[in-house]
Amino acid sequence: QGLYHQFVERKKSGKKSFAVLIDPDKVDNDKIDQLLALSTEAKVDYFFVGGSLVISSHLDECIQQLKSACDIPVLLFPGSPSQVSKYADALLYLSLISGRNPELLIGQHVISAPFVKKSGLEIMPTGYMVIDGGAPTTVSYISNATPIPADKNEIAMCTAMAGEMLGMKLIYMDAGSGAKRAITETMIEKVSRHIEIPLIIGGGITEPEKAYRNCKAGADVIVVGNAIEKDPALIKEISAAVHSVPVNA
Ligand code: 1GP
Repeated sequence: QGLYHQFVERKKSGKKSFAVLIDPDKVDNDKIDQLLALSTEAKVDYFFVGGSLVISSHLDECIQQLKSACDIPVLLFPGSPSQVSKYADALLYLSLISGRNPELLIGQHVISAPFVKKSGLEIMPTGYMVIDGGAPTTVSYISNATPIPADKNEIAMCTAMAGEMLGMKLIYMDAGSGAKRAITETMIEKVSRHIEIPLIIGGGITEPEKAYRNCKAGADVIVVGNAIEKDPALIKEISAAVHSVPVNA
């Protein structure tokens, strides 16, 4: 039984998950050790590893270091097709369905398909939706695609529905790393009510209370990167908040 099965089971039972995002370019070995210790203690559910500008040589090492020291599953969250490592447990196979850049919808997938298949990784087809986070983020710039405006809940809803009907197994809504404004609960609620597949939410989340409210609004997985890099103690607080959401929420 793969990791995706676990995502679905957790959603069915109403259990919320917390994922710590690690950008291999921003962490050295000591920092990884620190994040590892804090994440294990806080019962973090997943590590997401990747970033828009990752230089892949350090990617393997970073994942090996994580895998050697704990049982927390590592999912690749690639910013480019070169960010594939056989040491991870699964790959979020992202298609940027909020944008109209054919390269990120299908082009890069075609080029990297044999390589991805050969990796032996569990592949999770993910409808990736970038939502305007109040200021240009790296992802909005690099993707060369317009994010969904933060208040266009219907567009987000229809995009997620289309993604699900096209066969995506996950929807990941992202305001972009370090976003000024995180995705609103109204949008999360609207989207989550119209899809059956698990919903991942990230970008600009800096407080446990916001993580909690996002889960109540229908998020299944909360991803935090930036805020944790600045204050690793937040791992414990956000994990506790996410895991304290009543299972029938
Ligand atoms: C970015 O969703 C992730 O792609 C996490 O964002 O770094 O702002 O937490 P932050």
